[in-house]
Amino acid sequence: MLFDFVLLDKLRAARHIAIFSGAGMSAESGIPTFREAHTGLWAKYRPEDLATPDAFLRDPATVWNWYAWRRDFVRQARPNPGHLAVARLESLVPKVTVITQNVDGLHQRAGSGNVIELHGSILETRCFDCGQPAEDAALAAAAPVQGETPPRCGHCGGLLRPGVVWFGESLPSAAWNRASDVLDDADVFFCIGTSSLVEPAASLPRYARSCGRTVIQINPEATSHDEIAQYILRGKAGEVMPELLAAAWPRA
Ligand code: BJW
Ligand code: ZN
Repeated sequence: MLFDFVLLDKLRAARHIAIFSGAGMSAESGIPTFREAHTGLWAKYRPEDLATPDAFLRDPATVWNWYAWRRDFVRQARPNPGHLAVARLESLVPKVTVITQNVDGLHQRAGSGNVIELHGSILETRCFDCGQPAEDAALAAAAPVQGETPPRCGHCGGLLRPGVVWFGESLPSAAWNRASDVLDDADVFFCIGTSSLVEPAASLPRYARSCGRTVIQINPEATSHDEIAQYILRGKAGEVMPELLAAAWPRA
């Protein structure tokens, strides 16, 4: 891919780069995205049937088992060249912040040291009632075939749930506030692998643009963020990001 010289100059001059990522970032690690027809995680279900507090209370076992299956998937996945390129940016730019909607922890496993998880983590478990994080022993009991599903909280006896943010729930305020601060400070804002359909996260690129940041969109498909991005790099994150770094810092 050929890159605009002005874009390459902006990257080299940046003091703080923000990376806003979605499920497409992890697609090349073999983790299905949410909304792609047939292969998406919700191909067999409607999201509101699984990723809401009401769905969990209606049928906790189905929701728990869906997350247990996905947690195993995530544990076996490896960061791909896109995650690795994002992590490598930290050695090329004074400051990099990753703001991710992903719950898979792959940015951290790739080596990114400054990651804000807007939608929580599938690798964490907490009590639906009292919010206490679950200990390892409770997680060990999480195998769908053993005992009660989902397991219960050791503090109050409530049902355990995945540490993610469901529809209708507020985003963790600390994560949201940190992300807003990053937008006030970063000069370049990458928007990578998200359909931009889920609010309030999808408002971040629009806000970044309204603050005068350079917005770069990386996605094989068009999304509504194409309208606000100054640069649209049509392709896969695991291919475009390493090529972009090689073009901007050829001797690094
Ligand atoms: C590649 C690629 C490759 C593929 N390389 N790219 C304001 C307006 C309208 C609605 C709302 C609003 N405020 C709140 C709402 C309601 C709701 C919402 O947004 N609904 C919409 C569906 C309309 N939002 C909420 O409820 C949020 N809470 C909230 O706002 O609280 C305040 C409140 C409380 C009470 C009442 C009202 C307000 C919470 C949202 C939580 C989202 N949670 C999920 C599930 C997490 C747990 C789990 O993992 O199961 O988060 S939903 C799901 O979508 C997940 C994702 O993080 C999120 C975003 O999806 P993403 O990452 O964009 O994935 P895809 O699959 O959609 O797209 C993949 C993209 O990758 C595609 O574009 C591909 O082309 C691309 N791609 N290969 C690069 N190789
Ligand atoms: Zn509890």
